[in-house]
Amino acid sequence: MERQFGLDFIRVTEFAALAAARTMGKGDEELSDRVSTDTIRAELNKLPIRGRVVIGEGDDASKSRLFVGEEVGDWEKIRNAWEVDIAVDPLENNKAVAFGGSSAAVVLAVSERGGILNAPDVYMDKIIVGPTAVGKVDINATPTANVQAIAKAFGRDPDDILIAILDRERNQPLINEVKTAGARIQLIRDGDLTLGIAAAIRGTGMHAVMGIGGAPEGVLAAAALRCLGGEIQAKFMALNPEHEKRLRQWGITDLTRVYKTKDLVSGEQIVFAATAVTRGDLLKGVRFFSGGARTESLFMGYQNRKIRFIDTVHVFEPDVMPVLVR
Ligand code: VTB
Repeated sequence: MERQFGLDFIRVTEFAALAAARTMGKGDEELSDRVSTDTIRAELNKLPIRGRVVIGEGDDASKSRLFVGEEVGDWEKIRNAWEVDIAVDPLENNKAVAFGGSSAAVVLAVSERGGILNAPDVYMDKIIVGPTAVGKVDINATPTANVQAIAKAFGRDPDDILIAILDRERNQPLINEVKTAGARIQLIRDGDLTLGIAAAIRGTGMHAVMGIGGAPEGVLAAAALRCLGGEIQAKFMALNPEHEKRLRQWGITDLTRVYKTKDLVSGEQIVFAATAVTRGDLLKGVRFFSGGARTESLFMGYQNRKIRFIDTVHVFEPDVMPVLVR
């Protein structure tokens, strides 16, 4: 499946990123989100798949598109359409698009049916590391122990490693302890998913992501980490009674359970695609020029062990040829 349709998915995230990038700086998060969501949906509906959204834009069919449970794809006309589960974050870090910040991306993961956990839109306590520190961290250990374990795995002192943490009140105790443990911290306003991916790629300067962030972002990170050989450990968290209700509806009652990478994404045929909308550590954002635009994406297949960085020049007006600079 990866070989047959894999590359089609990159069109989906590229087109959505191009559309969302046009809304940059307009100060309207909902607009940015909607433009991306509508584009993803339209592009997915052209593919020879019978896709079921398992992570999407909430679970209220009346309010949103790409809601959990929605079916997408062009399967009705096609025999033997590929049956897949889809996890999508139409615009990770939509605030960065609306207000001209960095690290916004369109993120999509696909697997065979049942390969991606259908998680409610609540929070998760997470720890994410790349291949260098796989098997060395434990979400139930103290942040100090984890900082020391990560530093040791890299053969460094704690102050030579960098950990990303969402800058939220709820993460303050963690921030204090990581600081005391001696690691450097990148406090992020948003976007623990893209930084989780960066933590699994050497050369980005990021070594781990820790703290409480969105559960859907945790599942999508797991899909990327399966492809990159990294690791996530996560525990569902309810921050208010509404979250408790959702978790109960999903049948999740044991909030002490640690979900590991494969518990979140168990599939064997995983395709992961992310296209940057605004500039980030890993990928350049969308750049427009007269008659075209250029995008950068990360595109991975678990089964065929391919990790591709795709730099695409989109020529909208064939007569205008772009000046190519690397
Ligand atoms: C989290 C995080 C995301 O938004 O969901 C965050 O995982 C929302 O957190 O990466 P708050 O509700 O505390 O604002 C992101 O940062 C961006 O979508």
